[in-house]
Amino acid sequence: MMRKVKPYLTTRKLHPENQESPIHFLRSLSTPANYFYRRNHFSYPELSQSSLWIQIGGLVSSPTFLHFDDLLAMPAKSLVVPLECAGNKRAHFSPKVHGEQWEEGAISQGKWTGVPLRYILDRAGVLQNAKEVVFEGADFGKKEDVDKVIPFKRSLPLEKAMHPDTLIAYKYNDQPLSFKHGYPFRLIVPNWYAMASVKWLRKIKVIPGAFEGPFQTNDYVFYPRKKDDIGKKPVTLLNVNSAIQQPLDYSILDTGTYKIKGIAWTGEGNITSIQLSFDNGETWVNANAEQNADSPYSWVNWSYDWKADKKGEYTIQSKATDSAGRTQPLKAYWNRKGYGYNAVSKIHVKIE
Ligand SMILES: Nc1nc2c(c(=O)[nH]1)N[C@H]1C(S)=C(S)[C@@H](COP(=O)(O)O)O[C@H]1N2
Ligand SMILES: [Mo]
Repeated sequence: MMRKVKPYLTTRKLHPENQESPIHFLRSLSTPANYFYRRNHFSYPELSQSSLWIQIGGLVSSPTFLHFDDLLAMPAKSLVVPLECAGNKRAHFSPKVHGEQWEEGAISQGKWTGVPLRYILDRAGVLQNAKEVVFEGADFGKKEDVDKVIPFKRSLPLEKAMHPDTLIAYKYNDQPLSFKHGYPFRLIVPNWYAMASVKWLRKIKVIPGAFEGPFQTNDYVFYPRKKDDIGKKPVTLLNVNSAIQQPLDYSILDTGTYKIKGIAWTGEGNITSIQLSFDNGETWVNANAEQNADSPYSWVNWSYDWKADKKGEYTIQSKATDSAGRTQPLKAYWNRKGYGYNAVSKIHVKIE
């Protein structure tokens, strides 16, 4: 008798909840909500009637409160957008860095539906000297490195906030947004690492300068040096990247033909090629990419039929390139907090 088996999340931490998506076992263009990775800085917020309101204030001509029902009545848009944690693949850095030791699963994607933030900002009337827009979530807690109780709060430059695809989302895969992923509303910022996509959104404030909260100026900053902050720069756009889903790392296989499968994604332009190497990078072949023209932000599923007719140990590498001319490097750009790992992906298999 066939018994149904299902994948599970991989736990990195329970309090607060940080779990990886079973990325190697999901092949669809939209991750089912229960398999979406979970990344939280604090414990989950308490919801109440007031959670259904968003406050819009700061440099706007008509400061206001919007209710969930107001949002539902506004023009909506749906987009397939991946969210990738800036710390995805951190476990692969060498030398190792502190923080959640994410492997490949701090990424998921699906269809988000919501109101373009621009629509709401235009209605509120952004004033002349506006520079950034600050987003505050309902969750809060003590942030150890600043020794203060603070909410999760980050900003976007006005230009990105006004991009027509930056959404206040209230649906995921045609269902109401689940509590763990930000119910009733979260921001969705295509092309940026997911720390920008603030969950449990409750306040939006337009400001005249650079927001300097610790999730902006302390965390989510690339620090290229171990001991000082020289050369730091903020984490924004996704790097070009890929993951090999199947076969699994260190698997033992019989001789035969195998479909090597994976995904590739980028935060600039689109994926133009995925190349694989079976001989430690001496030669590369093109994988078949399944582009989907109507979802410009989506990751690309790719595959390649590999004839493994000779016994031995192999390293399989995947390397994605995007239309901005960026390619996964052989060695990741090391940085003290371990963000943006995107070295060429590697697995090892043994053919017996
Ligand atoms: N309010 C709030 N929003 C947040 C966070 C958070 O801790 N609190 N984490 C951010 C980070 S670092 C990531 S990677 C994504 C994770 O979203 P998910 O838990 O829905 O996968 O949410 C972002 N938005
Ligand atoms: Mo993250």
